[in-house]
Amino acid sequence: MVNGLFIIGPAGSGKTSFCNELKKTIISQRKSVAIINLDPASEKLIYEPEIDIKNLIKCYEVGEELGLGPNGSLLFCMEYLLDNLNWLIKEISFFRNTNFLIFDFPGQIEIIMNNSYMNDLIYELEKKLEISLLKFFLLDAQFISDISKYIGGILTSFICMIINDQTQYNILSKANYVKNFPKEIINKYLNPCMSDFFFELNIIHGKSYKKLNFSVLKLLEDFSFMKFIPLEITNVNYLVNIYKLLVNNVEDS
Ligand SMILES: Nc1nc2c(ncn2[C@@H]2O[C@H](COP(=O)(O)OP(=O)(O)O)[C@@H](O)[C@H]2O)c(=O)[nH]1
Ligand SMILES: [Mg+2]
Repeated sequence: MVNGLFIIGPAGSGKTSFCNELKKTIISQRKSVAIINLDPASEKLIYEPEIDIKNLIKCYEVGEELGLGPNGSLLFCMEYLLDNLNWLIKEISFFRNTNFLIFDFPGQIEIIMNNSYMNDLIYELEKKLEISLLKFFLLDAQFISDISKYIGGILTSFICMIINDQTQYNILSKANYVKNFPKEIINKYLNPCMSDFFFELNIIHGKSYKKLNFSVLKLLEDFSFMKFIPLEITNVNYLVNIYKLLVNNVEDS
């Protein structure tokens, strides 16, 4: 069975860089891998994708032809991909003996949160191919400089987690940002205990948001066991660590 890895997360969180480095790590472990670029707006990619959505449809052409802005064009492209899924299925069928397929997603998170594009894609791929899928959600470590942004990032990850049944690993990318932080501070963000953030959020937002802050943190605490794996793409140890997780997951399933 082929293992599909969906790399998701906000724009700029390091998805494309991660795909590129993860591919090198997988090859170094003597396994086969192919990258599928699903971002129709990507310009110069740092890797050569084995399958590229831009061979089916390009965002800037849609924008020009239909007079749509960047987000509208992207949503149109995703819909077009789902309507022409046979194209993708056929492309993937050439890689049916490949160990890992890495899907590099666009950063506009509304394709996952406001629409069912990712779920529809998972459903169709699993139905038509022998593929087992898991997700990696990337959050930029710089988000921790603003606690509201960090909690917002966790909420996004949480929604991506509960939106379907696929296992999701959460990654704190660009970990070089926190490398000189004291260990207990790093741990606070890698293994967050939501109630620890209540006091800080209330100081920032004032009394009027106390109830809202409490409810959001309680929801996250009650429903999810959130944990982040650190990643710095120039440090091979982090990548090997993630590869081991991947292999364990594949062996367990
Ligand atoms: N310092 C640092 N920069 C990174 C890391 N990963 C990605 N970047 C940089 O972050 C920027 C956005 O990365 P990209 O992979 O294009 O993000 P994407 O929009 O999520 O695909 C690029 O300038 C990358 O070089 C990392 O681990 N450490
Ligand atoms: Mg990208």
